[in-house]
Amino acid sequence: MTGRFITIEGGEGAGKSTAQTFLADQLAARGVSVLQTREPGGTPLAEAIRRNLLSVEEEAPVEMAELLLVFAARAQHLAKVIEPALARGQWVLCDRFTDATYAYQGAGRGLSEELIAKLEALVQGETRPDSVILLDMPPEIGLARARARGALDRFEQEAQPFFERVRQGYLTQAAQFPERYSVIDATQDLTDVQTSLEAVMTSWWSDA
Ligand code: T5A
Repeated sequence: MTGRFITIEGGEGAGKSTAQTFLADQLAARGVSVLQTREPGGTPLAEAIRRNLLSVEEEAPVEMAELLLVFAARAQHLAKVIEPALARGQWVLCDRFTDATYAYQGAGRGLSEELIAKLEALVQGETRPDSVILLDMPPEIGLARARARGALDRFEQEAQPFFERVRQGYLTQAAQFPERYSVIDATQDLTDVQTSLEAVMTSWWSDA
């Protein structure tokens, strides 16, 4: 038996972590064994790469180094955490995955989609998320939430046009892969976002 691989995507402060906790609780209540994780990160080495990527004090990586670091962390995360969990039959809920690379390093930084696709094939083989939940909102709303929380990380300090490109990058992918994407309006009240998440979950049971 193999588990199901679900990723949660969106801009800064869109509510991904909050949605992940809600989904994990709902799935656990249905008797599903769930593993929660995140990218970049999920293993000690990948978390060290994350600290470096988000730090405003360390040397900032050039765009190509940023892309390769994201995929280095992902290779470790897949081999050590995600693939073993799926093989055990667990459902994996991951806060961001490769769709974030297409959005941030691709649409945001301007690196080519072809290059990202090559690295995706190299690092992941056939592994792709079964379902991607995109929490969509205008970036200024999510950034205001991030600012309210305190100091901004290296990505959060980017200028507004970067986040607009990231958002459009996500929406383009959602349009390209409607079979695996569910787009939720993340400007809704939390209870309405949760109602939308429940509807997505219902579609997973009817797919099974
Ligand atoms: N990155 C990542 C890349 O560049 N390439 C890659 O390939 C990958 C994988 C990681 C950074 O790395 C980059 C992108 C990112 O910049 P991160 O910590 O994963 O950073 O991303 P953030 O978006 O910064 O994470 P946040 O924790 O800030 O945001 P979340 O998880 O989206 O939001 P959450 O759930 O913590 O909620 C934020 C606040 O809003 C409230 C919550 O209570 C919380 O206070 N909230 C709501 N308030 C009102 N209404 C709702 N519906 C709400 N939902 C949540």
